[in-house]
Amino acid sequence: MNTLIIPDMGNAEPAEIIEIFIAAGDTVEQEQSTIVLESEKATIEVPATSSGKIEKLLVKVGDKIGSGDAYAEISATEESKKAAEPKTEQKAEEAKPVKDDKAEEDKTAEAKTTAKPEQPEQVQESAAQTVKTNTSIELSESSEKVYAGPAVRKLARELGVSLEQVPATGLRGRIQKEDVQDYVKNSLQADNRPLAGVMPQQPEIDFSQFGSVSREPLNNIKRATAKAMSLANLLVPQVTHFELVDITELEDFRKQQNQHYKEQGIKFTIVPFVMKALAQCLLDFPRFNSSLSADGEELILKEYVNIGVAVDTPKGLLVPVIKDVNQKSITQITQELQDTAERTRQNKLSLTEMQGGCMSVSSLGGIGGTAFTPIVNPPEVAILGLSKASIQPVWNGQEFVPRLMLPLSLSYDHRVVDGAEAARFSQKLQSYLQDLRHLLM
Ligand code: CAO
Repeated sequence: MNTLIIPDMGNAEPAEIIEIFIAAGDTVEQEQSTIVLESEKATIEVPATSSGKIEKLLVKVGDKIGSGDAYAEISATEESKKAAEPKTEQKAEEAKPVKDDKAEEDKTAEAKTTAKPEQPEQVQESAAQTVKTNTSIELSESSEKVYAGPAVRKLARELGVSLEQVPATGLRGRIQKEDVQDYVKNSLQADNRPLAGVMPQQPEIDFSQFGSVSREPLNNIKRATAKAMSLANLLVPQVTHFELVDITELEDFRKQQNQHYKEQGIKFTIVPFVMKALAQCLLDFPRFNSSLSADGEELILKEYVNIGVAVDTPKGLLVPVIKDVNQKSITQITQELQDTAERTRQNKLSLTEMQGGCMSVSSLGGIGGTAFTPIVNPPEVAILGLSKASIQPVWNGQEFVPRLMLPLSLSYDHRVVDGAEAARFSQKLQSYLQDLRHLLM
């Protein structure tokens, strides 16, 4: 049994494993990417130094590992034994770290095709060379270099795609094969989708020149949110409409109901009332319950009413979807929201429970604030933000009276919804919340 080991990385300190492409039972080819290491300076994709079947993984994501450390046990297969038989005499020359430079890569490719395959015992000696010739290394000082493996670079070259233009979806901004394919697909449809596939890159800045800093890796949820929000801001021309709603009576009713349902353990908050009223508004204003088709040529109008609710969790923001809100009572919505929010925070949500939303609600009312501008999450065309309700003096025609006012922030996709329509939507929502009896009409 042989082991795959980390080749000599020079003086580099142990680096963190951020991605593992192989698992026990997999058959790997020599030079196939196996794991990705990330140190402060560079991200290194480590290729298999020999072919064979992975018997056991010796590491996991998050482990730190350095030059010479074994990370998998590998056994030879019939194919790998045949492939390991010497074919040419010439050994590959020592190569420099790969940059996103065609000439340099061509040279590397040439070296690979003439290289004599190593026997497993020799793997350790030749591994440094293999890493240098076949990995992509991105130093943090550079914004021009891209992070992609050799197969992806080859595909990009074949398709004539400049990798700098390709938005990455892999871990830590790594460009994957699918990204290149998507980029080409999007570019072909570029007439109708001018922004597709074009995500400007933020320049890399060395903040340590201004003072000491530390680094905190973003978890998957935060990275996905960051990407989705950036895309949403790029794609959707958004406007936010603000409204103050008098919920004094709703609040009295809510408190009464809380007394009434206390023994059943049901506790009403403002959010389920808003969701119920919002569901009715989505039926009243079908354009708010639509999505723009990908080519921007038509609206897809939905006949179901599913509402996403942003839930603040220790790992980041998640948006579970409550289905068919229009068909549910406020009590049912309350129970479902409590249960879903709880499971969201415990990371127990299934993917399907986060899909199929028509419009979202983001409530910061339990925390504070007078207004904010929530970001529409395409393909949805609107999102409703709730801020903290507070007692305010309201003129009733004769005098100022204290009323409980709830601030609403309705952000909408201006490609689909006009300002006047948003104002009408907001007014309607206001009328439902100010007097719940309107919901019965
Ligand atoms: N005004 C005043 N008080 C409010 C309020 C509002 N708009 N909304 C909620 N409250 C009160 C509730 O009534 C409750 O008070 P009591 O315990 O005294 O009854 C308290 O605030 C806490 O409510 P809650 O947050 O537990 O429950 P909720 O139903 O209002 O909200 C949920 C549920 C899941 C939306 C919420 O817990 C949450 O995660 N909010 C954060 C969403 C978020 O991060 N959005 C930002 C997205 S953009 O980055």
